[in-house]
Amino acid sequence: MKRALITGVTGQDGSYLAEFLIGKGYDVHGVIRRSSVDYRERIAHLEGHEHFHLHYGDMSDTLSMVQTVRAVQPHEIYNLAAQSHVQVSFDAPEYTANVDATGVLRILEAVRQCGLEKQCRIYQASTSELYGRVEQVPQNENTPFHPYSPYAVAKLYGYWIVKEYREAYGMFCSNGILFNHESERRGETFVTRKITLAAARISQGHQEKLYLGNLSSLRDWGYAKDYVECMWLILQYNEPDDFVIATGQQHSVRDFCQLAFHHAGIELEWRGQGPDEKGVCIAVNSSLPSAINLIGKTLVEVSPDFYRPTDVVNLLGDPTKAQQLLGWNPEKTSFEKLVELMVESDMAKVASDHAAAKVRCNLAEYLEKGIVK
Ligand code: NAP
Ligand code: F7E
Repeated sequence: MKRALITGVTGQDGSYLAEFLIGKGYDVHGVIRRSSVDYRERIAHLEGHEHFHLHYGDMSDTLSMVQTVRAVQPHEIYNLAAQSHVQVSFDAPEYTANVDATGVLRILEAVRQCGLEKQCRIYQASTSELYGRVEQVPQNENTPFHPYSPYAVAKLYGYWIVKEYREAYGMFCSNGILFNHESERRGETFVTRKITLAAARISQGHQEKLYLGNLSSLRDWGYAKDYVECMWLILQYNEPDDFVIATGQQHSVRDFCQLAFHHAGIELEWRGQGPDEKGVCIAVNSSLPSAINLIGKTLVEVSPDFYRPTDVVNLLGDPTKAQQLLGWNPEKTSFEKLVELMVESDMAKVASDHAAAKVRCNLAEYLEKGIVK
């Protein structure tokens, strides 16, 4: 039985990858961090599975990395752990460098220290953010990098140290240069999930307005479930290499917003320019509760609080190499389907969170009135 070690197993990609690898018959080991609150929601359904194991560790702690690699003796490592939020990397640049840059070195060295460099294949979660202030559109494996945030600069080190260990020590380590990929499990402060949650809340009367930053930013958005399959394919290839993983389709933040609100039953019209641009409700679906009167209201506004000191605004990937060499299909889940899946999931989540909150409120009231004891 093959053993896989996943760093970042509690994250969006880590949780899907763990499911995928268990399905492929792997014994899956994940690294988790100690936290004072429960953050294992994305992997809760896997805990207790006979082929799913967790180890405490941290990417900033060499000892824990070496100990975990020694204990697991993995055939494959998927290094997904990172401080992955670009905006946060401006607030915590040194921490981001420690985890996203030096952390990669710690994993590579842990494999060497444990004498596993011939047995263990390593996948590194590289990113389209490396293209940053883009020098070519679309971007492929030969496009020059121009990182444009502390996150991207740290990830650039990760990318190069992986290539260095491949050449210096003959290790099987590969970079997946993944363009943005989203899902129902996406963190709530990334723009897509922020939008789908807000659309669901506004349509159910629990939020007034959504504030966003740069509406014109362009991204190549894919579905995370499709992308974790490609991580695995990269490690099954006959030699270590670097691959761009993308859909080859580009949309703006504004497009995403328009479509997400449409799936939540709200039609938006955009008025104004730049920081004064607004998304105004011009029609609603008949399924929306009649008490929620949205027509004519401004539901989306721009707030400079969400502008970045330097922003990456034109990402579009060319996945030809992955298609041809790995047989990966970039068209499996369309942009339209992705938005629909995310909104559908958030509509259900908002409704059930609200119902649960109502039960808690009722319970508090009943306890106070002595109706329940
Ligand atoms: P995510 O949801 O933010 O998950 C990040 C994971 O890293 C979490 O499990 C987190 O653990 C863990 N982590 C953070 N700091 C750590 C530390 N110091 N030690 C150990 N674990 C730590 O990210 P994602 O979207 O799944 O992305 C996975 C990887 O792909 C990341 O490396 C990201 O930079 C990269 N990437 C993502 C995309 C994308 O569009 N999603 C595109 C290209 C590349 P906690 O749960 O404890 O915070
Ligand atoms: O921003 C703009 C923002 O935070 C996308 C990470 O997974 O993908 C992700 O990084 C765009 C940017 O993702 C808001 O300025 C507008 O231009 O969803 P995001 P990201 O920065 O592309 C890459 C590939 C990674 O590697 C990263 O780990 O949307 N934007 N208004 C906004 N962004 C956010 N977060 N919030 C806003 O209100």
